[in-house]
Amino acid sequence: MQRLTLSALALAASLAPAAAHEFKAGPLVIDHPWSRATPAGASVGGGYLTIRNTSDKPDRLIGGTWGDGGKIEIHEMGMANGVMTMRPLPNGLLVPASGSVELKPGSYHIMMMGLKAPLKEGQSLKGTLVFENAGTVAVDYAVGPLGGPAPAAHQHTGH
Ligand SMILES: [Cu+2]
Repeated sequence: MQRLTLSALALAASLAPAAAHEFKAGPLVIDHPWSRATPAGASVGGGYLTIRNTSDKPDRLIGGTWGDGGKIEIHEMGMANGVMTMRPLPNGLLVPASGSVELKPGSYHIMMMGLKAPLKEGQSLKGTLVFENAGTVAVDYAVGPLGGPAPAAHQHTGH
């Protein structure tokens, strides 16, 4: 498990006021984990980030936590009969060799399960990601404004 030093983070922050931040897990670079504020009563939150693989071996995002040990699921979203649906990926999400995968609204995303209080804009939410090969890495999600359809508003299938 590796994390950027505070000075590197401070430097990155000074170069990029948009609060770009990244985390490393072996050959994987996790770019700008972010989330959205959630409306009162929402039981799930979304997590978004980009994973770059600098190795010629593929890896898989297979799990992790949010906050203080809360459960996450890795979901894929798509249209089925004109309805937006999402489902957990049973085998995790492939991170291609020498490539990248983006988790973003309307596509692959991390679902933070069992929210007990709303996520608030400006909050920094800690979590971990677990990769099949690269192991566990600690990340921080920057929580942005409530925007677009909240993940809780989408129909879940299969759970
Ligand atoms: Cu979801």
